[in-house]
Amino acid sequence: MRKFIPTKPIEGQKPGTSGLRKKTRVFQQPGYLENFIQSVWNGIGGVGGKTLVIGGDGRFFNEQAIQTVLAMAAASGARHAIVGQNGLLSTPAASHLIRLRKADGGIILSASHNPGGENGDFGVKYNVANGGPAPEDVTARIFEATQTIEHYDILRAPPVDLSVLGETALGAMTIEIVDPVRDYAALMEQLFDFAKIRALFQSGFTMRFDAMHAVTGPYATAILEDTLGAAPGTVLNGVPSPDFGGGHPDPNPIWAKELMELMHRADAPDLGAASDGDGDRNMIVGRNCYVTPSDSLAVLAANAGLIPAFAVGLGGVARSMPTSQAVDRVAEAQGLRCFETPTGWKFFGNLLDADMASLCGEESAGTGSNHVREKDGLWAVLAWLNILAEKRCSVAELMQAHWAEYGRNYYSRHDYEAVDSAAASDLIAALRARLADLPGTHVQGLSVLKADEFGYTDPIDGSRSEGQGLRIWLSGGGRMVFRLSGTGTEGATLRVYLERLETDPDKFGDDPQQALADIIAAADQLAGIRDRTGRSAPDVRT
Ligand code: VG1
Ligand code: CO
Repeated sequence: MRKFIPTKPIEGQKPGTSGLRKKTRVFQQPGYLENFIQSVWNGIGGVGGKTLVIGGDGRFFNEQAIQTVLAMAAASGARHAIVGQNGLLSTPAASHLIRLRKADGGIILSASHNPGGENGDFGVKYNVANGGPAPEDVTARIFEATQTIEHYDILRAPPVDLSVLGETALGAMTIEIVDPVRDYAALMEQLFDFAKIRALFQSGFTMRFDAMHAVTGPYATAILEDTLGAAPGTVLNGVPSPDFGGGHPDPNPIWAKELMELMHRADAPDLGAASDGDGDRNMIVGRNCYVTPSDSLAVLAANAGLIPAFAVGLGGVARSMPTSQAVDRVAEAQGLRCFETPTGWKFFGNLLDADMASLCGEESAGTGSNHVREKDGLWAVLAWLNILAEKRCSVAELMQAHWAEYGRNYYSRHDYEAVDSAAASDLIAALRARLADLPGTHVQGLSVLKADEFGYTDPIDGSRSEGQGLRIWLSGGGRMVFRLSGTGTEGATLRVYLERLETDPDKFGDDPQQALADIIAAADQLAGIRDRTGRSAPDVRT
């Protein structure tokens, strides 16, 4: 039975860098999810007659939320829903399904790398027909709709059994429960040389992939162990759990500590990798050799010719602004177009659609290509495997050779989490006010060459995005960037991105925190981080 439920706008339902993210308990409030979903429908001109892909990363509240989304899609006249079995779909797999099945869009239930569970975070992303995250004009319309909503429609019906593959129905809407892995795995097989990777594993190459109790477990097990012949036990923490085993499913050296320790032991495997809650991030680590996401992007660009999907060459590359300029150096050497976009995968969508960029990356462990319209954790791992299968060298050797050719962009991001929101925005406002006066001044023995606030004009549709981060360039190849996170759920998170180019081969072996020490000190002095936040050190250094 279709129900028309009167409601009122709820404050703060503004999609951030990647969808709407809030504490799970906030989403569990009566009407909270319903208001937002109805606002998505209203913001996109309704779902009548449309086909939607629906899935999530399996975190606490996933299944219940999917039941609500289905009941609301059916009540608003959607024609067909394609749902991952048991409500699971990684973000890249959902992106692929939208494209493969020519769906009108999709709803992904995930707060990505944020912890899950009753006391953790929950989130909703809406993706459009190209498979990518809704661009800013769409999220702006959705936000507007949250501010004027007066009612939502929902079908009151028993829950759909999401565990049984095949067709079912809800009201007049057909529902198709699909294997979340199958189509995605088939796509990977088209992109990479699986025979070569299989031969690599047969030669004794060893690997550990940490799924961090999140959605990539079933994908990694099927692809790495069952298809490519990696030894059983290659996939760690491979069963998705509603609270990610109590962990923080963010694949970086801090949160993937167990894997990092393993990779620095004498008996470490040849390759370590990890992915996040919803499967779009990746970490690559060799024996005693952590690869920063920015370097990973540069290495993939430099070696793209070894990957079958890129045999025709790259249309260009793109990186988010705070990502290190390592990939720019490769692009320059190879005569490739290189784009710099604001943080968030949605800004790569038009470039990928227009084939102006075919390889994209973000410093936050996001790497991907034109095979889908999201970053893709397992794809990046397979890309590395494909390259190592061709090169037959260690990760450390590959990095040394890369730096010898292009130089090393030392890089680190310092995060100050759950900072008082007013203090964080004051810090940014104060620095913004001084930007014009900084060039020509000196700080920590370095001189400021240039300073600005990043804004972006999309080269395809001409849309403009302002206020995307403060950038300061220093003598000696240094750069620092300041911005506030758009994915946090507690106070503000200040992100400080630090980078310096080193071209002296004798200096490629330094610890990044040491190599960046003067830039780190300069950032604190320029922005007054300690004074304004009251913090003596960042919470996370990646
Ligand atoms: C962060 C990252 C950004 C990434 C976004 C979504 O955003 O910095 O690079 O695209 O998360 O990633 P912010 O605004 O907190 O800096 V995911 O894997 O959480 O969907
Ligand atoms: Co993610």
